[in-house]
Amino acid sequence: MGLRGSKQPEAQVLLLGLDNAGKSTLLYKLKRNECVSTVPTIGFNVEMLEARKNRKSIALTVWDVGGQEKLREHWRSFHQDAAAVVFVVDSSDRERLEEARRELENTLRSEELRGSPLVLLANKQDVNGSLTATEIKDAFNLRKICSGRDWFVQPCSASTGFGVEEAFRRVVHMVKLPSDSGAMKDNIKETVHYLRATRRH
Ligand SMILES: Nc1nc2c(ncn2[C@@H]2O[C@H](COP(=O)(O)OP(=O)(O)OP(=O)(O)O)[C@@H](O)[C@H]2O)c(=O)[nH]1
Ligand SMILES: [Mg+2]
Repeated sequence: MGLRGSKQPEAQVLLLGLDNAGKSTLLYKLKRNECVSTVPTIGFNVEMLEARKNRKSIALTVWDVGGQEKLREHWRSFHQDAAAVVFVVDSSDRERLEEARRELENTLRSEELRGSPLVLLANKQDVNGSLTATEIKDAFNLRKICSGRDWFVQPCSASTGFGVEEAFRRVVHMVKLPSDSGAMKDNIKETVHYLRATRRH
């Protein structure tokens, strides 16, 4: 059952990234088209966003989870139903780039996120001297760590709104709905692989 009792297809999107990356700023920019002043998230924020995919109206539930180090152990509780992961990076924070890379790599190792598409947001592009999306893609070795899943890197600024619409459109395009025939086919393929593999033993 969809939003407000309709049969609108729904999907869960998981917004992750280090503290101060700009996740909550992005969420409220998307929801209200406003640049709200945020405080560090302790726990999570959740918002429902509507979009159109394949000429149908869909609802995305976006989970924005606090990124402080002591909160990251809770990220995995959100993995289970995620139909897409959006990982936000502060492109102006060169010193924490490696920490961000490590957390992304850990996240992508999760069995529950196997095959989930990833949109990496190179946020804070409005800050002078920020790393470009390409520099982050290369530093993260994304091609390698994302093998077996769809991925995309989008430069943006959650504060000014630059690239935010494009990022959202990309998520909508990549997210797998339970009703997608593609997703169904993938599920069927995976089940067949699994059955074949288990029969051999
Ligand atoms: N210059 C600039 N500042 C930004 C941008 N996005 C977010 N910020 C600022 O970065 C700080 C942290 O933003 P948040 O959205 O609270 O970060 P968060 O990722 O939700 O952090 P946690 O909740 O601690 O995980 C705030 O001061 C924002 O105003 C951006 O695109 N450009
Ligand atoms: Mg936050």
